[in-house]
Amino acid sequence: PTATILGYPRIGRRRELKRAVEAFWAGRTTADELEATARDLRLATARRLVDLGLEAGTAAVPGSFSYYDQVLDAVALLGAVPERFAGLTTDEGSLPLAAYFTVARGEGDRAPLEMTKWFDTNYHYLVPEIGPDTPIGFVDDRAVREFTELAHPADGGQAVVTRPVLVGPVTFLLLSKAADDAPEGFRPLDRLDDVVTAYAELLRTLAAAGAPWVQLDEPALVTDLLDVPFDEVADAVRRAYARLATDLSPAGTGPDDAAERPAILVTAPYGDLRSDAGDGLALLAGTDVEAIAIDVVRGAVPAGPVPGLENKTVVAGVIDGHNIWRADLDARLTVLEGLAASGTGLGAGTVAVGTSTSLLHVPHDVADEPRLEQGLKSWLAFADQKVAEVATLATGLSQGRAAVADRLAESTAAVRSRAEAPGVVVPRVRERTAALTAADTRRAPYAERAAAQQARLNLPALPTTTIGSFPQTSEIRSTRAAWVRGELSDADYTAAMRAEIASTVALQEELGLDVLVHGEPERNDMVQYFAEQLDGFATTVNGWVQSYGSRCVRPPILWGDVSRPAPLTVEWTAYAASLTSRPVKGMLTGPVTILAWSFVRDDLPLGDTADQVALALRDEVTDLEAAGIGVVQVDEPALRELLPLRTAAHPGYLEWSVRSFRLSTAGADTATQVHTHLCYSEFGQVIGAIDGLDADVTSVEAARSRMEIVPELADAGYGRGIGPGVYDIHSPRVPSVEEVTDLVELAAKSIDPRLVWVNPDCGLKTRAYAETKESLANLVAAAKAVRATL
Ligand code: THG
Ligand code: ZN
Repeated sequence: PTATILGYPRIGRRRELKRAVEAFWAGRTTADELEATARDLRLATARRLVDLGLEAGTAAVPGSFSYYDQVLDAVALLGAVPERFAGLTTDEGSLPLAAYFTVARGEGDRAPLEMTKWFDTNYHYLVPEIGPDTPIGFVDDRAVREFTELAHPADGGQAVVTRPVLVGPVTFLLLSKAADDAPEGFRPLDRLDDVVTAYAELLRTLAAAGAPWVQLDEPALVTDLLDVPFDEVADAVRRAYARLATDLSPAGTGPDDAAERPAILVTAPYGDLRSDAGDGLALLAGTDVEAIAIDVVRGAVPAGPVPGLENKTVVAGVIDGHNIWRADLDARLTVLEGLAASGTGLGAGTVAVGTSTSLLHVPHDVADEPRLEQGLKSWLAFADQKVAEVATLATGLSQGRAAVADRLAESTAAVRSRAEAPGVVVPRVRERTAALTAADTRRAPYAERAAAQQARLNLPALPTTTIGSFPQTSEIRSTRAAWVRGELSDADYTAAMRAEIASTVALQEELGLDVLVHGEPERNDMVQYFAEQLDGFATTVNGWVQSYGSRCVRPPILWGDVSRPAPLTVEWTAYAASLTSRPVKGMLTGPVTILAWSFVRDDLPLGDTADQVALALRDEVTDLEAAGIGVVQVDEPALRELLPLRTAAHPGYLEWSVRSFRLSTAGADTATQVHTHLCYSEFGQVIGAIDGLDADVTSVEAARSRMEIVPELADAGYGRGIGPGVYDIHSPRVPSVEEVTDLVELAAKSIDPRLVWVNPDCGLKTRAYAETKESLANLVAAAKAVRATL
């Protein structure tokens, strides 16, 4: 193919797949019905991609469908399920559809696979558990069936020859964790030969079905965060692709039918293949695969010929798969021409045009956004627009600029109109950030703050609190939905939310919590709520992006300089505070998280945008204080998520992320207690940054790792308040008083007990009231019990 994309959203333009999957889970439809819906969706998607400009006959259309997650699909392909699911597989070791979902979601005693972030995106994959005895074979031919069904469609309509997309064998194992019962020293990568043998069989089967190409995604090559040295990764890549490219024999005993496999495209999305650690581009160029896709949006544009590329195709990822801005096609075409130039270019046999990553991370179609302002709309490219951009560039590259002159001119005009539009650069905002100094990020010394805060708040030892949100009942959701539709007046909506806040405050008083919250019934999402109120952001109606499984988010679009036209949270928080004599904590989302969960502008360094958001939050903190609020929490659950994949970029990121958090909080009075909350990740790599945030109290997810984070923080010199979560809020299970007591004692042993707070792992938004009440009652009882022993 001369134009392609690395993957396409699979949830459906109107979230058809989400609805179908959830209906199946609810028992409202059968597996056959779900499969029929998915088949229709795949057919419609493939044909749409052809209409948008991808060739139907050359494997330009990716077969990137998944019912839940592409890593789980690889688990299913290999039958590589942990022992606890063994009873659910067929005799051949494959997973029926219901069992596939059970591995993802758990059931009774069968805990699901763990979920974690996919590279530096807001997509979550399921973590395979691999041990020496985990079954690994080619047990599921879904990829083959999906290929055949589109190449020979049953309806007799347009056939599409797709390119099946799979997680590559090396990345699959590097993203896996060792099974719990694996012996010390075992690493999933030790099973490489077994995985490659299974992939070899899949490739033979695909070839027999007529598939000309297959795509194997190896993003593990662009990250330093996987703890395996480059040399070992390189060795694994060489071994894996030597087998897959030249020796598909079942036992790997020598070349036999090398011709009888699809051509192989290896992709390396999300960043630069070359790093201080090693040269991943030279590595891939040295294999016998037919094509390599490189990310030249995030990664540098390679200069000069790379030996080994002369008989390969390089798919140049010049269109950003991870963000929603319309490309400057003229500039992108210049990059492509440079890569293709003979002598000075890459020395590739062919240069094809592609996206930098799968389009999984962007919504379907800008045309589906009736409420976006026309000007803004003309600057955007969602998945469908990006397909057209790729097609245009391919035509421009092969036939010359004249062939696409009109489209280049349109793109140039859009880029210019964006640069010049009011609101993109707001002098008042720029002047304020330019005038910032280090003093704006510093508060009084902690000892002084702690004394002033204790004098004001008069808290007991081991104070109890929650992370912020209380259950979002269906009643709350439908009230908000009615208000959004205009069926409920502002006054009625406010009254309903106030009633909810009043009952949440009363409940917390009854439970005996020390620092209360208002419960956030008015917030749809912790980022979208702020984006809707800040200048510089736009929000979408149908701009859904898959976050995990059937769950989606609508990331706001940060298009201009950010400022706060009016207070954001003060009324709700002050109302809660008026109902109680106990301290009420104001709740804000931090600048890093607001950026991480939005589509960010690409025309200003992220750190500068973060400072703008931070100043808006800083003003909010001041207004909360003026309303009498003495505790403010600024959440940064995404601090770890935005950590760059390359270690060389860590210092720069940590500098701006920590600075922007401090900027948002350092305006607080010495007697105002600043909290932060972190979750969703391994904190090891950002321990220093957590300390650097200089919050008076940090609450972190910790229950599942049995408080491990507390000694880690203590060792790193952290000496301020710490609230390690004492129970996991991801399940309805109610923790016993004893269990919580144990964890509180454990925490109090690892760090000065005077610093320890007692709170759940995370917000309670997704929980129901029944278990929430019981769990919090046990939490308070445990805190009191340990308090009595101090
Ligand atoms: N907000 C945003 N991004 C996030 C989270 C968040 N990214 C990380 C993490 N939290 C992802 N977790 C979730 C949890 C629940 C849902 C989505 C992501 C979810 N979505 C609803 C659905 O798909 O049915 C739709 C929500 C809505 O109606 O707005 O439940 O908290 N920004
Ligand atoms: Zn959390």
